[in-house]
Amino acid sequence: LTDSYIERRRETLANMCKERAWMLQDQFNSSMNHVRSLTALVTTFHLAKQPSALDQARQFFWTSFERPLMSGVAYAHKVEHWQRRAFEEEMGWSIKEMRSNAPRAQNLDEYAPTVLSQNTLAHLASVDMMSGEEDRENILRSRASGKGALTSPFRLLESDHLGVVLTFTVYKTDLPDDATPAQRIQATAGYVGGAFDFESLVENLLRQLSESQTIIVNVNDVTNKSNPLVMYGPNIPDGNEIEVCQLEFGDPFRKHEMRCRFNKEA
Ligand code: WA2
Repeated sequence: LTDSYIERRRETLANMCKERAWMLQDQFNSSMNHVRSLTALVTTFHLAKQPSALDQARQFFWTSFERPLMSGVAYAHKVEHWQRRAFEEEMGWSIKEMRSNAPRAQNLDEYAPTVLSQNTLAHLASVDMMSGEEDRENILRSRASGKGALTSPFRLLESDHLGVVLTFTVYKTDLPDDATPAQRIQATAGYVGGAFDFESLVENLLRQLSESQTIIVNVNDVTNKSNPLVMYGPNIPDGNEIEVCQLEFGDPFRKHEMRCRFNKEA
């Protein structure tokens, strides 16, 4: 093998990997902006103190817009323990635990039951999102910072696929940019989330490209460098003839990358 052959091969791999990383990044960005816009919409209804704020937002959530990469969006409302009885009475249902669907334990400070959801996430209705470890962590991180929070990859409910959840917090009052975490928690109204079904949605995205069988692609959560978590594709270990592209999913707390190599069978 001549040097120029090896050099050309490396360049081809780099270009194919960059193209895929760019496409995924672009679709992720537009989905993230969509979740951000829904958060702004719910915030506006809250700030306007309209009596039927939730009813007005309901149609925006329920309708299945084309939302690239996302399997659905939902809004969970912050309910403190002292509000629980009145809240459940008003809604006509009781707050449920995530995996068991049993009534949520009574001895908790607060809950985050889903009150609005896209039809694809109808199974989240009345589920306390704080009863799921990944969702709970996301809620706490997003509301203290006022920024988007992303989970590490995990199996989404009612799905066989690996995915991540992106959460933005809705506040009841206008907050200054330098508001403290305590002020933010105090002003929290609820949480808008988008579910990214990574395994199936990235597969669809890559299949649209020509020569998709030529290379093997994976996406990793590399927040912990020594323990990369697969979000999509097979694990590709370090080695020669690997191309790595950085991805930016809007949460500085997490790091992601795409890895590509040639498919030896193709
Ligand atoms: N959305 C979809 N599937 C899930 C999931 C989720 N969370 N959690 C587990 N499987 C309403 O952060 C607020 C969405 C959570 C938002």
